[in-house]
Parts: sequence; structure tokens; C-alpha cells
Amino acid sequence: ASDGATIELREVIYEKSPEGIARVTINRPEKRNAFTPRTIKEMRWCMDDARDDGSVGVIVLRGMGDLAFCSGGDQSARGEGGYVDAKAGGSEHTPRLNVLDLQMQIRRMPKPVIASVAGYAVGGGHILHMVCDLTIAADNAVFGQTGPKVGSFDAGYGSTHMARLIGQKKAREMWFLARFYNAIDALKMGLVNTVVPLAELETETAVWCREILRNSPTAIRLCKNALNAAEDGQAGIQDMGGSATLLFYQSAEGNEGRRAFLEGRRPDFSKFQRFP
Ligand code: 2NE
Repeated sequence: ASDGATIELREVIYEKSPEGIARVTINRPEKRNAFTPRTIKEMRWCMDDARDDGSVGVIVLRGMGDLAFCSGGDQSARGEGGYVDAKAGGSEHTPRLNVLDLQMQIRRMPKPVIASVAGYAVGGGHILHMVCDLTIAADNAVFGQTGPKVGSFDAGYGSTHMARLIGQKKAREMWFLARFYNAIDALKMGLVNTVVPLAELETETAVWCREILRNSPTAIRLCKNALNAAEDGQAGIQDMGGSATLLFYQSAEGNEGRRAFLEGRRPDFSKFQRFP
């Protein structure tokens, strides 16, 4: 991670390939890959590492096994006030909904994040795939929100981004009725990018990653910024602004200001063109 701190990964598997693909796998198949605060903490660490590692160009998010991508928050870890870690003590015993932080982290990741979905992507797991930039679904994938059945909801991206993806009527249907939808339904609704046979999910995901890796990382970063900014308001503009500053810092004009300050002279910006 950026601060050099490491974490023991117990509920997540993190792998990086030499070609630039980082893979984050939720590893709780016995619970259909439901997440606890600990799972999310580990996923956030992996995302941080993938962001900071310049050799990583694409991140794949997936679940262990063929039965589930993620079944949302672990209901057995949900106490009276929210999700807590089992046998946790101290601050870890505090109820928290840190999956919202992970959603924002994926959204702000300056590299594409691809959800590779086999089996169930439901509840908070459905929202995780929605906030990913692309979703590749296996033909056994099942999508849906279960919150209204178990006394939960996501009134953030889980609702508003969904409406952007599939439209207001369909989003209301998904939340109010809490039905499940198969992969073909999801493709028709615009929830996923493609559907492939389960046996081909891993190879097809790699094909998409490699195609992205051949393209300009800066162009992709700015496109992601722009697509987010239309929806994310000031936070989206800040993210896009950060990318603009990053580029400006690499320019001669940006460096003239820095150098002049360090050299104790007036900056000379006269040599820089004012583009039409
Ligand atoms: C995912 C689904 C549809 C799978 O059904 P099935 O029949 O394939 O498996 P089964 O037998 O239900 O589940 C296998 C094991 O996984 C556990 C089950 O309890 C079962 O355990 P055992 O009986 O073998 O001991 N399991 C599955 N999902 C779990 C979960 N989320 N928490 C704890 N244990 C889970 C079916 O299992 C299902 O409907 N699961 C519940 C989905 C759900 O309601 N998720 C929470 C929604 S709320 C949420 O995620 C959320 C939010 O709405 C807003 C913000 C943040 C989070």
C-alpha cells in the first residue's frame, strides 16, 4: 500500500500478473462470498496497492468459485447497529458500512476495474459489480437486490448509479420487488457488458484486460474521470481536476513556476502558447 504498511489477507486473494492485471478475489465461497468489514478492509488494501503500483493497468474483481461473485453483506456479521467483525475487539467491534468506502475507491480508481461475475451478484455484491467500470458475466450469473427483504438498502450509488445504468423504471422494479435476473436479462437491461459461457469467463476477462492494456492509460483515465464527473458532482470534478493537475505538473509551463520559486526569480510564462 502507499504507506508501505502490509496486511494479512485472510478473506481475499490478491494476485498480480506480469502483463499488468491485478486480481482481487473475495475468498468466502462457503458464504457465497458475502463480505464482512474485514473482507472490505482487505479489498481496500488491495485496491490501494493496485492504484499505487505503476505496473498495474487493470484490476479484476471476482469471487472464489462458480457459485457467487458476492452475496453482499454477511448477515451473520450484522449486529443490532450494522456490520461488525466476528470475535473482534476494540475499534473493530464498532459497527461500520465500509463497503461504501470501497465503492468510492473503485469509482475513483484511475485505472479500469472489471467485475468478472460467475453465479450470484446480489445485495451489496450487486452494487459492487455496478460500480465497476465493466462487467463480464458468465451465463450462470444472477443479479438482484435483496436489501428490502433483509431490512437493508443502499441509497447511494446502489440506487442512483443503478438508475443511470438501467433507467428509473427498471431501477425501481429491481429495488421494490427485489427479484433476481439472469445474465441475458442483465445484458438486455444494460447491467453488464457481455455474457460468456462459464467455462470461458476467465479467458474472456483476460482478453478484455489485454485489449485495455494496449491503449493509452492517460486517455482511459480521463475518459473514466469524465464519465464519472457527469454523475458525481463536485467530487467527480475534483477527481478530474486531479488528473488535469497531474498532467500539468509534467509540462514545461507547470515546471517553470516551480523552478522560478526555487530559484528565487520571477516566473517567465511568456514563452508558453495560449492555445485557441
Ligand atoms: C446468494 C443466495 C441467493 C444463494 O442461494 P443458494 O441457495 O445458492 O445458497 P444458500 O444455501 O442460501 O447459501 C449458502 C451458504 O451461504 C450463506 C447461507 O446462509 C448458507 O450458509 P449455510 O446454511 O451453508 O451455513 N450465505 C449466503 N449469503 C449470505 C449472506 N449475505 N450473509 C451470510 N451468509 C450468507 C442466498 O444465499 C441469499 O439470498 N443470500 C443472502 C443475500 C443477502 O440478502 N445479502 C445481503 C443484502 S444487504 C447488503 O448486502 C447491503 C446493502 O443492501 C446495502 C449496503 C451494504 C450491504
